[in-house]
Amino acid sequence: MATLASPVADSLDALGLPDFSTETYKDAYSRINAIVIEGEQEAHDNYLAIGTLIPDQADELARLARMELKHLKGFTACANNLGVTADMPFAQDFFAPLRNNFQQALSEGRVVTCLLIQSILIEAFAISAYHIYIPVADPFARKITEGVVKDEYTHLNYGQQWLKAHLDEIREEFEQANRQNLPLVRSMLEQVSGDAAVLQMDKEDLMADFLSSYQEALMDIGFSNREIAKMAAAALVG
Ligand code: PL3
Ligand code: FE2
Ligand code: FE2
Repeated sequence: MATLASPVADSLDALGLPDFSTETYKDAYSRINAIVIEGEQEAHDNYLAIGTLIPDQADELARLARMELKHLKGFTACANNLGVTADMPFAQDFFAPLRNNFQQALSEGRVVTCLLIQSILIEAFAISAYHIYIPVADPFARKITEGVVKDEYTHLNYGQQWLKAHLDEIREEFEQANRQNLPLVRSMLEQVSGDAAVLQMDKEDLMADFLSSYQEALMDIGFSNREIAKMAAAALVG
């Protein structure tokens, strides 16, 4: 953006950062930020909902849910700081397929599916997005995102531990839920990639980071390399 001939834009460009004040940047940010806010809100609601399925975990899940509201507040501040209004209707549509599957599983008491959707897929998606965003974020948002990403590992780890402790009983439901939901995450990554590119976030970096958290989680749960490869392949065929 050195073509803008503004000293601020020139120095941001020299640092490899986008010009945060352009209309193009703010327009893309209004959707990406809304996705993040909606994601944090739904994560909050989902952890509370999962607590109704595993009552002895309700306190711990309520603690995770509270962290999500803190994230939501942080990302709201990021938008305010840039003078951006989040496009919430867009973000609600964006999450609809995954939200519907979560709600369906919840109504049928399928806790393995709920944990896979929220604690593995959504958290790994968030972690990849935040990792790739941090180096190209404005300084205010960078600080906030760095704090959030640590919490998201706690959330991913929570699901991992529960699923690991129940590995013998979860295999079939987990594989089936993965086949249904991993393709949705892939198409969410595709949908966000144009706006992400405006924020200087690369689509392949997002996918690679997502797959690395996802595979690491599955390995820790106790799936074999072959099972993991087969489950990851669901992203290709979906
Ligand atoms: C669970 O704790 C949070 C779920 C949030 C999902 C986030 C998806 C992110 C899409 C791409 C965003 C780039 C980051 C920009 C931050 C303002
Ligand atoms: Fe979060
Ligand atoms: Fe989270």
